[in-house]
Amino acid sequence: MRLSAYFLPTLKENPAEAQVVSHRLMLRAGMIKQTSAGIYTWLPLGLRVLRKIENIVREEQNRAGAIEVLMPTIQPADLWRESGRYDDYGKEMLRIVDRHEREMLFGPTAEEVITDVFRHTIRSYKDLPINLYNIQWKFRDEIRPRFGIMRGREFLMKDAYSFDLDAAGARRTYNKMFVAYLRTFARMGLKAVPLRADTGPIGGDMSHEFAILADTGETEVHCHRDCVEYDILSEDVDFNADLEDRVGYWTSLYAAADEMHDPAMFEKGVPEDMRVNARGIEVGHIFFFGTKYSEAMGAQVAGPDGEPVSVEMGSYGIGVSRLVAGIIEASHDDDGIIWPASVAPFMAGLINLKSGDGACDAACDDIYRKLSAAGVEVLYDDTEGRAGVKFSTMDLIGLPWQIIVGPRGVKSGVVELKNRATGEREELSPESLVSRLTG
Ligand code: 5CA
Repeated sequence: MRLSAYFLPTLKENPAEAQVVSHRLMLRAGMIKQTSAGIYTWLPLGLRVLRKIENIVREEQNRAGAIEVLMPTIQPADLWRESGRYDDYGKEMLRIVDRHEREMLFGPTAEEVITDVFRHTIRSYKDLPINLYNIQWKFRDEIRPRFGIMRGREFLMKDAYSFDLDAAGARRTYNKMFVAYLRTFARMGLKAVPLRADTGPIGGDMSHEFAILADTGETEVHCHRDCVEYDILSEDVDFNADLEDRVGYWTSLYAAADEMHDPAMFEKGVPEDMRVNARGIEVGHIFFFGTKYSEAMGAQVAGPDGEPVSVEMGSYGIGVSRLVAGIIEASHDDDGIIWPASVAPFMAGLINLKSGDGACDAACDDIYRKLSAAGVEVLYDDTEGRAGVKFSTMDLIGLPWQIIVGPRGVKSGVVELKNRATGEREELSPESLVSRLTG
């Protein structure tokens, strides 16, 4: 993408309304624009990151055996009356009346909709287990939307819903999601700690919240240091196998959110130098709630003996849009964002220090064409701005690599490659640069 033809409305000054670094940097890097309190337009750079995150979430859900669907954003109130949650949900639910005076709502979550799909389509235990997910916008009329998209009113969530014949099966499914979550966050360069958590308005009796450590987080985290330091991606996980031992290892380590924290147990169970007391951002939450919705809404299958059985359910959420902010909280410096390669909006920024100069333009065009042809996403700053501005914009938007092309280098056959994360710079020929970034 040529910057001269792109839409990247960056800001020089820190916006006064932004209290946390991720919000500040997202506004300054031209990733989002507030449309109304807690409601945002995603600008091109932000959207690219959102889509990358969404895709990692999708790949890991698919790997763990979940199947993608797409549910509507607008739901009928009647389904929520059946589950008994219509009145309980209170003011956080945005209620809408259509032209026929039918009560509708903008979905804050989708247990009712998916249970309705299930009860009309699945009849036999032979069709179980099944786990359906979607990545869809949700609306919660939060009292205090804040920190930008971190706590928005409209936000993108991945929500999966599982149906099993019995509690043992549901536990196997829960374990798959548990491990899929650890992999998902690790692939984004995050260390997410699974905390024993309260179930809140979703209900149920088993629940874990996944939090990434950050001072600005709203969740209190008390955990064993091993939870933070464990490397899940070095393991080869077979999602068809029983994952009880693997999840058992994690759940044996002390890790609790505030409501579930037991200081005496923490001190007894975890040596002092291994205790982590920190703040965290909740990026995912999984729940096992048994037959709460299936009984209320008549989601039954014929069991092996022909008798009807209410299915055992769980739900599994990931804050896809919140993750964009979470990753920035975890990865930035004074100059701007430092994107992990897996979610970076572009892999490299190509800076032409003298646009309009024949030799510089030719060198840049060549690099740009070769990298693009090899599938490397490049943002090419071909504008006529000052070098200093170009450098600070590239640092701000945080692409993993910067390729700097200037008249002096071009004359002697070299360009500069800068690693955004480490700051390391190196001079090399355009050919070696291309093979480095494509290799
Ligand atoms: N139905 C269940 C799981 S599918 C559910 O709704 N769980 S939740 O309430 O915990 O939400 C799932 C995830 O969405 C949270 O872990 C959080 O990362 C994200 N989330 C929740 N509220 C907001 C919000 N206001 N803004 C941004 N992300 C949010």
